[in-house]
Amino acid sequence: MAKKSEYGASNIQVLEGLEAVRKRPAMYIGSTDTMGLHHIFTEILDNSVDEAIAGFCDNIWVTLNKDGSCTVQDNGRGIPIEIHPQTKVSTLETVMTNLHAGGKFDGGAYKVSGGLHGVGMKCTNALSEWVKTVVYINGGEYKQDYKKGAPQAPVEKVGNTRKTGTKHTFLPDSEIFTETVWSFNKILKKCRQHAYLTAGLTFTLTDNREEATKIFQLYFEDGIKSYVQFLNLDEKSVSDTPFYMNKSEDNMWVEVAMQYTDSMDENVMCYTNNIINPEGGTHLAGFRTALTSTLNVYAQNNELLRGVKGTLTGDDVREGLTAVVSIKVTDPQFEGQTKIKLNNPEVKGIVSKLVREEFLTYLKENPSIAKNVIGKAVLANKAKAAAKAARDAVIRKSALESSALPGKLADCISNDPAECELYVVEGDSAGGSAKQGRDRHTQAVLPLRGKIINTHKYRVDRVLGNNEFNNITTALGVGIGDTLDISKLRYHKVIIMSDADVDGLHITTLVLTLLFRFFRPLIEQGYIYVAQPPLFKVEIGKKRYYFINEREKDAFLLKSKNSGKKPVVNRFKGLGEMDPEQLWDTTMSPEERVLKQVIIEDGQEAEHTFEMLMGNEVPPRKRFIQKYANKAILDV
Ligand code: 28F
Repeated sequence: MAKKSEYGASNIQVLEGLEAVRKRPAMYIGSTDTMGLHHIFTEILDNSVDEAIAGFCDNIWVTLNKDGSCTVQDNGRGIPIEIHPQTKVSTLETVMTNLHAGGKFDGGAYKVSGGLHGVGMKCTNALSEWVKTVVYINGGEYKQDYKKGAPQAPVEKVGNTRKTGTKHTFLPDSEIFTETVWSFNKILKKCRQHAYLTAGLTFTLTDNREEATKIFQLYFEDGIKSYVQFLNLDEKSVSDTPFYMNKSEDNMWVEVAMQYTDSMDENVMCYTNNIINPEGGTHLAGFRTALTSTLNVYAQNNELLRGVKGTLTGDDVREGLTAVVSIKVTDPQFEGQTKIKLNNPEVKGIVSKLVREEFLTYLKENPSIAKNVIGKAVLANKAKAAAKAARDAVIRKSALESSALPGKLADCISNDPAECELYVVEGDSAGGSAKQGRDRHTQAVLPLRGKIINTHKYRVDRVLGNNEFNNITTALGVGIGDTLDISKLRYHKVIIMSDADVDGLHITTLVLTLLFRFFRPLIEQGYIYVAQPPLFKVEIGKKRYYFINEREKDAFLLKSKNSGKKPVVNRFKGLGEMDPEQLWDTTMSPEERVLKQVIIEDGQEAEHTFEMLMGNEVPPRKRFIQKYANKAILDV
């Protein structure tokens, strides 16, 4: 706690507020790892973006400094610095230190804004070792410094200027954060998202931490229209430009961009005042209602629904849809602190009305695109009916076989899923060794014969017909898709074990695609692993050593150079070369083996990667392989 004598300590309530943030930072910023670190950055950034949304700023500069601090500057109006008559403290100091200072919702100049307001800046201030703020306003340059949130002196005029705007430089407090190194990529991604969402706003990112300075500029004149094109980069779109609308009503802005592709996934991103709402909300509900009803009205009026029982459903019309729904409202009501879902009831009706009007006009003006989009939806409707029939058949069939487990599955003895493991092994020879080498009490083995179907590319009915797919599905025991019930999972470790060569990696990717598409919760809850069989065996005399990659093998050889005996090194071509006890010793024994747990850090990114690697479009895959080929070889 600052001593009474120091400036600013006069307002004990202020310091207690900042102290509260430093005591329980996770309550304000979610965590104190790299996510929390970048949260204090986005809180500052959001305030500059709010100034842009309000129409007073068109440039934001982000600089990463050698000393580990970050500078964010905008050319907005500048935070007011006049002294408040009651508090005898400048507005700047109030918004920087007083947790309870009003946000910008007093309906004044600040009508629409997205951040936590006020609270955001205060958290960043309280959780930074120091903050240096400069405000350019009324022809003057004013500064104020803070340490762990406490102002060090009153606001001071340090020069004259014709500029206007606000600049904060802050150093995250290493007493608070477990991670204090900025991720340029995370910052770039956040700025890119804002740049797409705020057409005409320019971001300049500079990284001064290395010898060679990195500078990026982001600017999208077409805003979310460009965003949809960016999201569809690796897909085949049914129209060359997205549908775009930007309308306002009752103090609310509704901006929508959307474009269909030939993929089967739906990717609709929703934002309120530039803040992403991962769980959608009333704006998404309004958008979906308008989309389904407009397409059905147009389809009925143009007799495009032949063969469809009833009307097209929401799922039918959203297959292959990429869309960004960005609304701006003055008083957003969210569910939860992290703004995951928008709750304002009035939003649904307004969004639905505006989208219906604009989208119907678009369909009438683009009959060929309309026909194409509705054709896709009709196909989806029919395929869903076929898939349902096929799924019922599979479930009926397996029910008839009294949910018989696949013949090739060598099950384990234990019935306690928590200790049971399922090894999904490539090829019968490795499968045989695994069956012999395993611990029968807890380890089951399911050999895969040949390549399984690429489930990313085909519709559900085609996938359901694939034998390997059904074997894995039955062995897991949790059902698939929307009937998935994790509580029925028979193994709490599902370990994919394949050769470390290109074929093996392809099998691993196919199995991961299947799990990502139909059993995603298994990945999200950490049940999925990839075995790391050894690549090298080194024999020195009678002793055998195994290594999973070149680096470890070389390090060992270096260390054991003066052992006197000549080491014999050989590289495993595949699992089949190992006899059962070698396979047990190196890859299956819980004491010795190395397993990689599969996690999804960023769902969007994963979706994109599977699409690029497993989707129909070849060029994106080619670009990826050319870019990473040599890395892949080195790594293996
Ligand atoms: C680098 C981070 O924080 N920029 C900001 C403004 C502008 C105004 C403002 C901010 C508190 C209660 C008003 C100026 N003139 N960049 C930033 N730019 N905050 S934060 O006002 C906050 C006051 O109401 C501003 C007229 N109105 C608002």
